[in-house]
Amino acid sequence: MTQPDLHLFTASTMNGWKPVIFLEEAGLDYKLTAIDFARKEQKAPDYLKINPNGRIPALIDRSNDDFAVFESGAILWYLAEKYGQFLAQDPKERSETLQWLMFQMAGVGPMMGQAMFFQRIAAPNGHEEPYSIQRYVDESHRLLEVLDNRLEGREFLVGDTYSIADIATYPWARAWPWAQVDIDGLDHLKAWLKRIDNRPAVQKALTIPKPVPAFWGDIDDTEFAAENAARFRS
Ligand SMILES: N[C@@H](CCC(=O)N[C@@H](CS)C(=O)NCC(=O)O)C(=O)O
Repeated sequence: MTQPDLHLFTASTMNGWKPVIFLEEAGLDYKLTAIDFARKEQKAPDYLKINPNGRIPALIDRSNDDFAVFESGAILWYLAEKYGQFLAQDPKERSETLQWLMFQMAGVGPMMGQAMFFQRIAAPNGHEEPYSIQRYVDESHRLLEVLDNRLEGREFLVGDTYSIADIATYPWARAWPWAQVDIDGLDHLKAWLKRIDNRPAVQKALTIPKPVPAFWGDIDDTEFAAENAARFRS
């Protein structure tokens, strides 16, 4: 049996869902390897050859000399270029799409990620840092307000069409309850979230891969390296 060209390594997280949403929306065939954080598979030496940052997601394109792509925004951009979808050809619209993609990658993701970390991981593990929580929750709220303003009178972040800017931003924006960011009054953002919630490909993507029961377990990397290596080479 022939293998699909695309091999995605991911997990059920905000960054991990982005390429899955793209692939499901575009109806592309792909092979998926679910990375188990509890087993620290993302730190296995063979995985680090694909993503030197030791995080998910990562993509290998078998039809392009096994070209590897890491960073979720770069993966979306690569797929959009390769398949001519979700990124406009018009230079201004294309630039705007990349601006909002960068805004997500540099702002919304990192700030909401830290808001979640300090509340959901640091605090329950004895590191209660109220100043940090306040800082990241406030900054996340400010960024969601920027999105809300942008979405006034618009269906999607750029132009009239759904793009990689929406695909990148949606999994983070919908995570406002986990980051404890209040979105009361951000009605344009809420309407946009609902529009994207209703897309069948998005609904399917959010179930892929199946969520793993534990995250960031305290497990020695080396124990699983050999087993992981076999999976990543196949
Ligand atoms: N900027 C990176 C961030 C990737 C990232 O932080 N991934 C998280 C999951 S959302 C991860 O792999 N965490 C596991 C770890 O840090 O070991 C991207 O967008 O791809």
